[in-house]
Parts: sequence; C-alpha cells; structure tokens
Amino acid sequence: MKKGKKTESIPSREIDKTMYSVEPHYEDTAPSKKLTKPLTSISPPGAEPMMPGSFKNPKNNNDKLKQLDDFRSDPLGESLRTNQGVKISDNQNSLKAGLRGSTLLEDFILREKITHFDHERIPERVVHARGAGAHGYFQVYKPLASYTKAEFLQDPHVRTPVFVRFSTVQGSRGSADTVRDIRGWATKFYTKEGNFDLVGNNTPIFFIQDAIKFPDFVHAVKPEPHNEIPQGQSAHDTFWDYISLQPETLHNVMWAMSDRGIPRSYSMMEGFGIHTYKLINAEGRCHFVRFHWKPVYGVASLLWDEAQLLAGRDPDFHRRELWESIEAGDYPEYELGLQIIPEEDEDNFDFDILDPTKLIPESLVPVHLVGKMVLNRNPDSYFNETEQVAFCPGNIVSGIDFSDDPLLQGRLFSYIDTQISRLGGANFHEIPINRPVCPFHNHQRDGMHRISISGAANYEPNSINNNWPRETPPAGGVFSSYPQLTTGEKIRKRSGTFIDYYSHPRLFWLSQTKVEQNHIIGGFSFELGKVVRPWIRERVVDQLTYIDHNLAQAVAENLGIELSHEQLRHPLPGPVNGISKDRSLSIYDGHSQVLKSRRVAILAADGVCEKSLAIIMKSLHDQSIHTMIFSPHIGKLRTLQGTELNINGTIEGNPSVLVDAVIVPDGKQSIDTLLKDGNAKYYLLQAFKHLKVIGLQGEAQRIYDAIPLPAADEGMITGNAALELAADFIEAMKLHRVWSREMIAGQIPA
Ligand code: HDD
Repeated sequence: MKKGKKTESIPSREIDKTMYSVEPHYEDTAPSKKLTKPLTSISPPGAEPMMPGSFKNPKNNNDKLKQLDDFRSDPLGESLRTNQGVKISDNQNSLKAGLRGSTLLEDFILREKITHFDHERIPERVVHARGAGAHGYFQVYKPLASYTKAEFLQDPHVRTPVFVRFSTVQGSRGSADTVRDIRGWATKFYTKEGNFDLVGNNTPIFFIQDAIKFPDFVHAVKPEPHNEIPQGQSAHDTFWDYISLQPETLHNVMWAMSDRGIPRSYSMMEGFGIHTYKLINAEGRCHFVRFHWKPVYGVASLLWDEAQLLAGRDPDFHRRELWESIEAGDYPEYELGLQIIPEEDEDNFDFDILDPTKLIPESLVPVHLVGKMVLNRNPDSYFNETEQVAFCPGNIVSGIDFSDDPLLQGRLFSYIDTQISRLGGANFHEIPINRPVCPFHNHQRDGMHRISISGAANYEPNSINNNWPRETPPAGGVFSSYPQLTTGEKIRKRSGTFIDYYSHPRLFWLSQTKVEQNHIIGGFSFELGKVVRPWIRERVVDQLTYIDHNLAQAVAENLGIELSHEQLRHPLPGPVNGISKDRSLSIYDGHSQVLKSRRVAILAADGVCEKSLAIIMKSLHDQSIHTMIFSPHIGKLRTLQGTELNINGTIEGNPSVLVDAVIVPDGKQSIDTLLKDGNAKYYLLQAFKHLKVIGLQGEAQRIYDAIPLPAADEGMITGNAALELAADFIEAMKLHRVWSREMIAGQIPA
C-alpha cells in the first residue's frame, strides 16, 4: 500500500497548478499577522496527501504522520483496478447477455464493487459516536522527573505526536455538533515508550461513581427505546427519571445545564482527565494527579437559542471550525495542567479523591501548567483516522498508573472490549492510526485481519528464535505496576466517603456569575419542560432544593411547580474544604476573552466604501480576528471606488449564528441595498438577540431607524470614523457577549 508510482503509459491527469498556488479558501480572510499565521507552503502534488480544501504544511510533519505515509495511496496517474490488481476498462456498464439482456453473475468487477460497498459501514461507537479529530504534538515545558519517569514528560525539546478526537456523547454519528451535551476529549500520545491515552471530557467530573452503572446511565440518556426520540439531546423522560433517582449524577448535570454544555468551539473549552491517576518517579515515589487541558484561546460558550439554531443552520459547526482553523493556521492550542497531591495527603479532603463525581477545587490544589498541545494537521481520511482510532484509558506508559477509582477500573475493561466488535476483531491495534510509533513485538498471533507476519516461534520460552522478543528488566521505560499495598474484604459496597451528593453541585452553582446562573436555570427549565411525566419533573426539582433554594424555586416557577415550605427548608450543604466559591468554575467571572480566531461578519453590498472596509478589516486582522464579507449575492463586490473584492458568502447562507460579531461599513448605495434586504435586517436583529457586538459605521447608522433595534448599549458601536469604530468594536468583543443586554434580548422578534 505504498504510494503508487506513476505509470508511464497512462497520461497523467492535467494538474491544475492554480489549485496549489492559491491560499486555502479560508486563508484569504486570515489575520495578516505573521506571528499568528504560520507559513503554509503548499506541498507539491504527489509528495504529500492532498484533498480538496486540505493544505498540509510540510513543517508540521511528525513520526506518526510519517508512519501513516506508508499506508497512504496516491491514485494520481494510476489505472483503475480491482482489489486483485486487474485493470478495469469500463466502470460504467455491468456485463450483460446482450445490449438489453440480463446481467451476468460472472461479472467479477461488478460483484467486487457492490460487495465491498455493501460492507462499508462499521458499528458506530455506542457513546461518543459523533466526533472530529486532528493531529498535532505535545511538548513539555520542563522535565517532570520529580513526579514521573514518563519519557515524554522529560525533555522540553521533544515533540510527542498526538491524535485528538472531540465528540458529543448522546447523539449518533450524523447528529448535530451544537446540542447540549458533555463533550468527549480523547488524546492519544504516541510516545517513544508506547501509547498513552488520556480519555476525558470537557467537565472535571462524571455522572456516576461506579462503572457498573454505566449501561443504565447510557440507556437512560440515549433516545427512548420505543421510538428512538430524541436525537442528540437529554431533554426527555428516561434521562431525567434516572437523574432524579441517582443524586450522584447531579454535579455533572449542573455542568451540562450550564454554558459548559454548549461550547463555542473545540478550541475554546477546557478538558479534564477526571479520574485521579498516579504519577510514579524513578525512585518509585507516587503522587496522585488529576489532568487538565487549558485552552490557550480561552473558554467561551454559545447561547442556548444560538446552539439550537446552529443545529439546523450548520450541524457541522464545531467540526467545520476545527477543520478550518487548522487549514488557516489558527492551530488550536491547549496547555496540560496537573493537580498534584502527595500520596500521604490523600485523606486531607472533605471528599474522596477516588470519587469521579467530585472535583478538586483549583483554589485548593492549583493547576500547574506543564506543557502544550498544538493541533496542526487535519486528517486525510475521516474513516481511516477519526473513525478507526481506538482509545482506551488502560493505555498507559511507564511513570503513570491507575488509582482505585471504581469508575476508572471498569473503564479499563470496556474500551478494548467495545473495539473488538466495533473494529472487527482483536487486531485493531494494527490499524495505522492506532499503531504506536515505537516497535512492538510479542507472541500474540492470528485473529481477524492480522497484518503483521510473525516468525517461526510465537511462544516463549523458545530456543528457535533465541527467545526473542524478550522481557526487559524493570528500569526506565519499562512498565511495572506501582506496588500499592491492598487489604480488605471482597465486598460489593460503596465507601461512606463517596456519599455526599450536594456540596459539589452547590460549590459549582455558587461559583457562577448571575448570568451563568440564569443560564443554568434556563437549561433545567428547557429540558424538564420536555419531560412528559409530571412526577419526574417534580422529583428533579425536589433534588435541586438540596443544592440551592433559589435555583430550585426559579426552575419550579418555570415549570409551574409549587414548592412546599418543607422543601424550601431542606438543609443545604456547607463549603468544600472551606471553599464556597471557586472562580475557575465560572467561564465569565472576570476571565478575559482571547480574540484570536474569532469571526466577524462584514455585511456589505455593491457601493460599499472601500477605504472604510479596508481600515476595519486591517484593524480586525491585526487582532487575529477573521473577517468574512457577506453580501446579498455571491461573487465579486464592487466598491464605491470601483474595485472588485471577493465575497465570502451570501447573507442568507451565512446567518449571524455562525459568527461572533457583525459590522456594517459605510457606503450609501451599499446601505440602501441592505435596507431592502430582509435577510440583512434579520441578521442584525438576531445578532442583537444573541448579545453580539454590532458595529454600524457612517451611513449604516440609518439601520437604527429602519429596523426595531432597541436603544444603543455598550455593544452597539456606532460612528463615522472607521478606525475609532473598529477600536471600540474590538474592545467590546473582549467580553465575548454584551451581557447587560440579556434582560431585553428576549423581546427581539428573531
Ligand atoms: Fe467512555 C467512549 C470518555 C466513562 C465506556 N468515553 C468514550 C469516549 C470518550 C469517553 C471521550 C470517546 C473516545 C473516542 O473519541 O473514540 N467515558 C469517558 C469519560 C468517562 C467515561 C471521561 C468517565 C470519567 N466510558 C465510561 C464508562 C464506561 C465507558 C464508565 C463503561 C464502563 N466509553 C465507553 C465505551 C466507548 C467510550 C463504550 C464507546 C466507544 C469507545 O469506547 O471506543 O467503551
């Protein structure tokens, strides 16, 4: 399966040279700052895998990508052949007995083609079926030898290749990206000592404490069994029935109902390994650790109305953005953070650090940023890479070990087991994306789709092969389990240290800003409003009274439920280790927003003032913000000065939910046209409703009189001078949304 060689006798397909000389389609709107825009020197055809729209930067190569090269096929200039290598002369007509006669069974070309097609589908993942992946690398900032002997965490000069897959949990493969759900975040580190998989989520905690409950939990959240409704949503009876009966789920439910359940993009969410793991250093000393990913682009979320609209307007919103950001050189970056707890401090907390429904407040145990992951290359084949990648929390390397977290322990079994049916047998580790970059030899043999060819002796001890491959004495790079002392009865029981279900949800609630609290109330109210059975709604609200009375009361009011005096006197839990509020749990509590990679729509029609447009675009590009010109028509935009500019899309086809902010530059003719365009007016109304910053320059201020935009606020930037307007616009964008507008946004008919 090496790259095909050019066949001399077959004339090579004429290569459209312009295809390679132009910048990627998204690039022409990319920030002009060279700092944030790595040079994407396009590789020559044939030397690198190419796909329409995918421009690979050869500088971003790594050992894993080089390994994948051996499996890439390059059809350029090649004859069409069967899987047996026979050249095909006619791929349009099946073999028939006479021109209008019946098709012959003999037609091996037809049979092979149809048979293969019939078997193209594999089972989708039972959870996390919808996902998007990317290649990249991880680099540690400084050696972590005092904590771990893991080789990939030692040398700041070493870049370890990674493959990351982000996902939603509930929906099937074709479901929408922006549904309210937890996001999966699985990272495979291809280290020189084997693969390490960190299989986490975008929340620091999980719904249940013990793996034995996972099938029940998943059955409850998945579409209802009788009619398979709803898709990609938890807003239905079986989910909330389960939640109301399993209060350990409430903490993660709070996160899911908050803005964390609807992230703005994969590059703007935090990631967590969730479980407590162990780090082991060369002296055999153990520290407990929780893994974090902190996005360099900051954390930001969608609004619920926006997320729902996006599910229809662009169901691929997150996937597309990940792809386009990488193509544009806006590589998503995340810092790896560690919360480290010395082994002897294990019992110093109000909660059990083995309990995956509890977080360790960052104000209690700070997160040390120890390295950075950069995602800089899109896959070449969705199926080969993103679909066939097989993660497993059990894939660890020397220097890292498991804790006794009962959820983690169950996971160690589940993932390999599921891959065996999903990927068709026990040899899925040989699929190119899953292979380690270091050599691997052992005596395992045979099985479905075995690829590697083993030698004469596949057992040990053996004298035929001089006993190779041999064991390696325990030392650096060789895995040996941490010799943990274990005692105790064989028992099916939960530890008393796991039984507190409300203090962590309350800490989360109290740590949110008022705006975020309102969103949580909205999340619960929306979801429970879809629950048909009233007693389930009542039971959930009753559970909320143990977290916070105001929260419970507000949700109850929205659902028409009257809480009793007794319910409103339910005791509330105290602080967690003395902490009743932790800023790191809020997205917007004073955290400044990063503008890099944000998108601004420029609404313009023919006759737009070119000078204003140029100033606005330059100002935004200087902040690494992408601009896109949307117009009533596609093609060229003729400016007032007669220049022709590229239009990125129509206003109708690129609604405001796709962008972070919108700006309308000066130009009488342009504004006259936009004012006659219902899509343009709706665009601004909807942007206003979704609390986006709006800039109206010069003539564009006439829009105020023409459409029912409420009074100006700090997010409505108006003025005649393009430079000043752009500066104020950028300043306002730093808050992500115009939060003060939220109270009146509901009045907007959009
Ligand atoms: Fe899981 C997939 C994350 C608990 C069983 N899980 C899966 C994926 C992520 C997580 C991100 C998708 C990986 C990919 O992109 O291919 N799962 C989690 C987290 C958990 C968790 C963060 C709790 C802390 N999972 C969990 C439990 C079990 C499973 C308790 C079973 C006992 N998970 C699976 C699975 C999946 C999976 C059935 C489905 C597809 C796959 O593994 O490859 O084995």
